[in-house]
Amino acid sequence: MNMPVDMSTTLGNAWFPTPIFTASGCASSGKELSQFFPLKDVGAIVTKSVMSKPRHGRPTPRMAETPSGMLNSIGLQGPGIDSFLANDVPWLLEQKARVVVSIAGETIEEYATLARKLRSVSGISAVEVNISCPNVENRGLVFACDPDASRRVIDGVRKTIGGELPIIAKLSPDVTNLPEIARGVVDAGADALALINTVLGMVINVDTMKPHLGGKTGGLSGPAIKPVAVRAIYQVHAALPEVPILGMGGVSSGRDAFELILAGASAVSVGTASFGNPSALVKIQEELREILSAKGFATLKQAVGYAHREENA
Ligand code: RRO
Repeated sequence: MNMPVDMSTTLGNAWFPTPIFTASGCASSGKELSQFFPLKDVGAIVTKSVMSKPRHGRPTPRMAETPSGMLNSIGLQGPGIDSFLANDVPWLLEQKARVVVSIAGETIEEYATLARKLRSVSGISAVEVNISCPNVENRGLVFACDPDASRRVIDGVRKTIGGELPIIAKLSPDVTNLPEIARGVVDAGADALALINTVLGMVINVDTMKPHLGGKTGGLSGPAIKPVAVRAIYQVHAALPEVPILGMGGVSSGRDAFELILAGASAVSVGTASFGNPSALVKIQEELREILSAKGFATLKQAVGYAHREENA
């Protein structure tokens, strides 16, 4: 018989019964997935990054298949924060799901406005501050590519939202010195880090000889980026071992989730895999439980960052 495993985890002061979460943007606010499993059965629902106003997103086509991956160019389509808070959050709380609200802005002030609106909302577990959306008009607007801009966004959110709600800063792997950016946002008040957003990529249709995506470039996700995620999580956990990481990037099995945990993730989001199998989160959660038990871990926490231990011995 398998040994029972305590799968619970924490990100800042937020507690979750299991470490498997949805990935922002891949399950909207969870309504479709709720047809396949009760949302309260997974660790948390991380909602699609929401902005202050409703938004149509980028021109179509917005998706492209690539070898072992998928390219998206959604461009922050969404209902805007007021509709989201009136409709999506109450529905998720009715499902007894744990909710991580992801926010995105074009300016530091927009992030602060969003934080102000979230401050009075009860029942949410944490806020993910997405400073790394690749699908913006101007790469200069990708805050997570610039240490100073990253810090200023997180500082503004922290000052506005108060001390209670944990802040998870979502970073981009498309930078030279990821630990430097990570350290900056933690100093500015982030309690945890989400690693990684999609990797900037592009597909050209060789029949039409033009860029395939309406937005030309897009974010690469799926199995192709798992080694990038493992590297990013490992590097940041080595530099900041006390800072919890919500890991994501190409996870489609319990073994993949375990790999990110060994690198240093305290929780793992599943995104692209849910498009092929809407029950992927539940499958991955059970596989992870079995692997942890088979490896002799009584708690998930004992496995977090395990791959670093030999180095330090
Ligand atoms: O909406 C998007 O196009 C998008 C976002 Br906000 C993000 O953070 N990452 C991504 O791959 N796409």
